[in-house]
Amino acid sequence: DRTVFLSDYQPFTHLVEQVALTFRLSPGATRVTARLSLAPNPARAGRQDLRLDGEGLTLLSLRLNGAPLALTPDETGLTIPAGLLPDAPFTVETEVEIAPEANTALEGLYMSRGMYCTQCEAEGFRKITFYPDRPDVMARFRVRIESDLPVLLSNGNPAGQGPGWAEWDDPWPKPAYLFALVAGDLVAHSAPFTTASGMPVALNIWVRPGDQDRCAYAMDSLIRSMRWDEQVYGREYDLSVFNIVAVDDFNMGAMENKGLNIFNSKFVLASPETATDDDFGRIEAIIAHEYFHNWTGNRITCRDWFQLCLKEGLTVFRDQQFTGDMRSHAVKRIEDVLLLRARQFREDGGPLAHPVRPDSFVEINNFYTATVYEKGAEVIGMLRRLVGDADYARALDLYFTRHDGDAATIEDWLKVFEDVTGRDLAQFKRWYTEAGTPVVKVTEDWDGATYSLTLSQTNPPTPGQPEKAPKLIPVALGLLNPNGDEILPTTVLELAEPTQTFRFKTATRPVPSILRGFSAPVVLERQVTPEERAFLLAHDTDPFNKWEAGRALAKDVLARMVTEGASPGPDWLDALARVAFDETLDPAFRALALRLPAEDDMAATLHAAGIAPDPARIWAERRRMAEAVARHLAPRLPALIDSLAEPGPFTPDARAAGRRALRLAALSLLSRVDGGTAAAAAHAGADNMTEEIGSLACLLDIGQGAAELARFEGRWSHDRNVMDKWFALQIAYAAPDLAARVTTALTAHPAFDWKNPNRFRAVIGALSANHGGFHHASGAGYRLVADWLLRLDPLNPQTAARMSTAFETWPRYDTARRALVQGELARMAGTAGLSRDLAEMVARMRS
Ligand code: B3K
Ligand code: ZN
Repeated sequence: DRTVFLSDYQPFTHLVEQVALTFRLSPGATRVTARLSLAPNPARAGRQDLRLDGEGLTLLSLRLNGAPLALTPDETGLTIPAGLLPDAPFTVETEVEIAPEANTALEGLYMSRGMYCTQCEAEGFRKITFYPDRPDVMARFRVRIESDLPVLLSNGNPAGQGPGWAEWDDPWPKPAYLFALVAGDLVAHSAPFTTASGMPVALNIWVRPGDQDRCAYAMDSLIRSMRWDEQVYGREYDLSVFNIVAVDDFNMGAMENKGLNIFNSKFVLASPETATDDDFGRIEAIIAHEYFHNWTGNRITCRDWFQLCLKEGLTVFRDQQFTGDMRSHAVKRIEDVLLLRARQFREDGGPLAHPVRPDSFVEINNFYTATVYEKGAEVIGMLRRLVGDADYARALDLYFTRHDGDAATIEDWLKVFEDVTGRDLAQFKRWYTEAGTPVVKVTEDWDGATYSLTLSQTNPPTPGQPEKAPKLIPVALGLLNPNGDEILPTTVLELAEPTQTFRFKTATRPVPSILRGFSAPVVLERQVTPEERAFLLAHDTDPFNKWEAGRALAKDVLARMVTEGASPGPDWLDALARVAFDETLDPAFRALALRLPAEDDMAATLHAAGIAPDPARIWAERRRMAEAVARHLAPRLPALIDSLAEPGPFTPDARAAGRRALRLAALSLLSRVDGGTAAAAAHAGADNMTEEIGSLACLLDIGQGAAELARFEGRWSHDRNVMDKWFALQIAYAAPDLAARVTTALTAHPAFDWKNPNRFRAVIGALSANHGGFHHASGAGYRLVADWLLRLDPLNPQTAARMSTAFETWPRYDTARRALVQGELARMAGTAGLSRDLAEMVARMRS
């Protein structure tokens, strides 16, 4: 193996002043010539070998300062010995041949249905040409593309074009991972933009002919993102053109290549008929995220891949702020915390736990994780809470001016906050270097005059980190009087010691609202009565904690149903009903409050309480819970559903989306008592995908909808993105006993194009996300997922490795299930020729 360590970092031996690339595109034999203008790096003493990364390249010629050199590359690159290199600036020219049509890994230069495109982050550029493929080598790129295809794109500004060729020049030095090239038969949806300082920018979204009428929302999101970054962070765009391209075959969501963002088509294309409200929301967020990378990622990049959270955590934080500003901060925060707990807490509590800034890796692609992204964003949110909004803004201004053009580190990042505030952030830095979710225990006391709140933190051991020092944890607190009045508005307590007591003078015993806004990514442990939770659900002025109180109640109820066979009591049902029908509350919030705890979340909670979760039982009890809610709310559901009908044409805004979300939540409940009559009618009358698929889900959930499924397929078989929903939905709603069988049947469907990552995720990913089905006692779910990962791995290791995280939760379950998972992991580990990507994941999950 080739483990890379943060502690081994050294600056590169040489500086790259300029790169000139020429591509002669051909599916089976693309020629790439690269002319690198190099100079010895003064930061590295003495004359050094020049090592260029390169993988899977056929070297046709190599020249040093114009003179041919006879050197043979090895498996991972090419070394030009120091003895051959001058002390002064010099040039290296290479010509290589590559075969984009044979590239199934979708990394480097590859083809997607006749169009050429690239994905270089993290280390894909070395599959295109010989180059120092590391983020701290920043160079100016000039690119010439030769091809008969009509649209030829690369980074930067256009620098000329003619029949069969185009040239691009990027004035901003960048690392190779931000290189991009696209060539294809594409059409643009275009719009003009003028920056705050008056620079015109041509905005283009490039798609396949026929898709150009589905780009309006992405374009609108882009324009709003550009304006927002100017207004909120003072960041302007810096080229004359900004191109976005939609591709059908893509390993992830999107990529922030300089001036040429490449997107998974499912995060660009949208119309009311084909995209759900969730799709619209994701498009808005991802367009913003990639755009925001222009400053946080591109203008200021990462010194090495260990610093990945420097750009990803910050950019996620920025896109979360943006979505909050565009939609609703309360709803966005709840959604983000749901995601954080479902993905990051799960990761942090299992064998794949790693710090926000890892200190070693085998395959860097395995570290584009919820921890680096989502916990990375939480860390920035905590920093902002600790220093306050004004100092956060000053620190960011300093960051942008001090580090523009740099490849920076987490130390650089924290230093700007230290310089602006005068604070020592050494303890805070542990959030970056230590894995695991801290647990904060709460005890309290009131003596008639003073309320004492004692907070104690424990930091659980994680792989490679048995012991941890206390962290600096911002705990946002509010206090309420028993009559519901707020007596202490939100105040940030700083928990820095293992145990600390905070005191407040008050003549009444207050009800505390702790960790408001989820002010730190921790697990809060406190003995709370159902009455107090119901009180906070009714009275908390902090919308996050209001929702959290309801969620905790629901989890308590479900836990007792699972462990004791209890039934939902009238208190909880009444409290839920009050929120569901409270017209003073945002419908989106009410929809979230009606969402029952996820099965995987319940399994994690039971495990934390020392109980091995039984997935089949969780599934059954959760359904029983939904039925109890449905019966309790039933009399008022039809009126609620009617009142939420949107008259006019579909609009994707947050208000309308929130109303649809509540309407569908109500419809799903009603389906359990009306036999599906209302859902079938809603499905037949749906004029948008949110309602079409939402009502279909209601039917599948109660064992109906076969005819609707067939009609849906007939209507949408031409549309890949919509058909992904059709595949995923059937598996998501399959009962535990049937999930593997339904999945197997769908893998035999002629449209199951398993080499397409979206389709693979829609089917195999849907099975891993079906908690009861994946963890079925027979082991059929585990086996089927492992079979498909092994089949995908030789072609597309990145996606196979990413999806193997399905197995990361095995320590929660009973010995029989653990043995089944270990058997599958062992089978995968023992497979000859396993990719480095999947091998690393499997090894980490086995240990
Ligand atoms: N930076 C890319 C992710 C690259 C993943 C490489 N395996 C997208 C993003 O975070 O914006
Ligand atoms: Zn990103």
